[in-house]
Amino acid sequence: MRISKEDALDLFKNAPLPLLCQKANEEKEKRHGKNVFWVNNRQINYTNVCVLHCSFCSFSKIKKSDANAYDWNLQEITEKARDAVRGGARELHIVGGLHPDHPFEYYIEMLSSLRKDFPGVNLKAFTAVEICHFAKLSGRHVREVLADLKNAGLDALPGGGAELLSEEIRHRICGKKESGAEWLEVHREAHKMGIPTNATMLFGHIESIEDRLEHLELLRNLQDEAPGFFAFIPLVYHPEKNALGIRVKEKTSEEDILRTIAVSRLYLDNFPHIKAYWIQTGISTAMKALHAGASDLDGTIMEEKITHAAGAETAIGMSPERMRSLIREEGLVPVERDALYDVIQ
Ligand code: V47
Ligand code: SF4
Repeated sequence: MRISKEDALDLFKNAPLPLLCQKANEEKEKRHGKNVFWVNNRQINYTNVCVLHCSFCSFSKIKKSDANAYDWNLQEITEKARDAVRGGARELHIVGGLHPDHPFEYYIEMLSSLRKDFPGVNLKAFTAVEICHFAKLSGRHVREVLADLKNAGLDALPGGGAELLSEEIRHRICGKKESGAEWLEVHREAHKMGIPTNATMLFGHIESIEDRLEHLELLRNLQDEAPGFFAFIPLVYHPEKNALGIRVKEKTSEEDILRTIAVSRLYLDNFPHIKAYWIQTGISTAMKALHAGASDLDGTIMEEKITHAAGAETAIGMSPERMRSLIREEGLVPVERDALYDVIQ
């Protein structure tokens, strides 16, 4: 039987950590046995210029003239993709700031050109927040924007931009961003059109455990109504060089991360995977998460900018060999996948 929000809250707050992890691991093993999924991928953050300035973001630059602002052209993006494909990449994870100038056609061209040059790689591109930005730019409905992107080669949407879906916290940390309901609507539309997506949750700042559970409830309800989520990714808030960091001095604890992952596995019974995003948790905590409900490690990444701008101390990428050996050292089985969770033999 499915657990209620109240059960999940009680488990989060009161269950002894080893017992909670064990229960979540049993759920993980029912679905995936000893398998741990990972992808040879590359993140491409095509620009850091952004019209919003979310209080937790250290990556974006509001002014194009800022000395650290950048905006890669198609040739630079293609070079990064070529480099990744040479190294065996099966997924390009493409997200960026909300640039004020580029027309919607620019993003269509980006995808169609990558699709043409690299037919064997999945394009997991543009968060729901970018999709809403494109809809505003082009004066078109989200559904039409998604349809055009799909025609241009889009395979899946990443899960970013969800932050905290509970309106009160969302308003306090990123009041100018689309509402939680709008974020959910983009994913609903995508799922109905056969575009799979992921979902994230930015945690470890000013939110309560109740707020986290409300976030999970909204995701579970959407997955019941319009299935299409592959993975849930709890994102660990990093406090350096952003406004929210004035109030929240430190990254949250390992115990909080493991409890969040374990409760997510137990509560999100309709999500195939919970990801341990090693870039943010750190490798040692990610390995513990593999015994606490997580069944996916994201991937090799190759270049990470968003969390490193906010003080992450992990490497910016990992070789496929290291990924495999880390998983094996835990007594688990590495399974290489693509962005659509098809297994690479
Ligand atoms: O949307 C921004 C978050 C997200 C900070 O779908 C921060 O497979 C921590 O969504 N501390 C982008 N996090 C990353 C993302 C993602 C990552 C890996 C896999 C997938 C997937 C998606 O990063 C943003 C925002 O929520 N973020 N600033 C920060 N200071
Ligand atoms: Fe822009 Fe995304 Fe950073 Fe918000 S989190 S300021 S939308 S790049």
